[in-house]
Amino acid sequence: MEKNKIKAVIFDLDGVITDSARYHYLAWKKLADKLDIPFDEVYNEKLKGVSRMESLELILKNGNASGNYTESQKIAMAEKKNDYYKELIKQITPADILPGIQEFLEELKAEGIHTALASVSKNAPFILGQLGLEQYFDYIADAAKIPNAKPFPDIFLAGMEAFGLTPEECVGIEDARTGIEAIHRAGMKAVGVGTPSEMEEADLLLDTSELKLETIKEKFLLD
Ligand code: B16
Ligand code: MG
Repeated sequence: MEKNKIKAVIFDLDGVITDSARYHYLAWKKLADKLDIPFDEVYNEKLKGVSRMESLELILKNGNASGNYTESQKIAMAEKKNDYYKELIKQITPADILPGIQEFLEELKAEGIHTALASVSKNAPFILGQLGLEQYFDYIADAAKIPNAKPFPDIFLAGMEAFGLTPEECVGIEDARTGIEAIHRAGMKAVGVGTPSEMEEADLLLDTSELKLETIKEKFLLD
């Protein structure tokens, strides 16, 4: 049987390229403390890969406070969180790139394999800039224009369509359960680099430092 060629790798950002989840946590924690709503790092795990407004809803629900605010108050609260977050991510530098990621991006570039960023974060382009990695991405999905957030496949499909490819020619990399589901719904193979207990559905579980083209090709029988 002839093997499919791997032609694109589609990356999530938070938790895959850099650990910005820590800053999301600190920003939500500051908001939750101001509102006197309980919130901790364990619950924060549930927010990985989840959009800003959905994250707020989950935090309010967890604190039994969902019914206490109007829609416009919630929008203002989410904006406040984002202001805190934007202040925090100014600290990000190339030293915050997760192990092995830059080397893997260089390998993909050298092999002529397309790369796309499929992050639901509206701050993703800013973070890529802070990391100095913009030149490694051929396509950055605009989170604001993607109709359905993860676990819907839309953002991974946007990456694939940008290169005119089929799902069999693409591989997605994620650290969140919702993200792995989104990759699968897009019809692609999923590499998981997140907390192992959250990665049961991943087709291949690796540490970011183990991301190598050969490993992926062998596991997924790609050329
Ligand atoms: P923002 P990813 C996601 O990024 C984060 O994992 C999630 O915690 C966050 O709420 C979401 O982006 C939205 O981010 O508020 O910056 O637009 O994992 O898809 O790269
Ligand atoms: Mg993520």
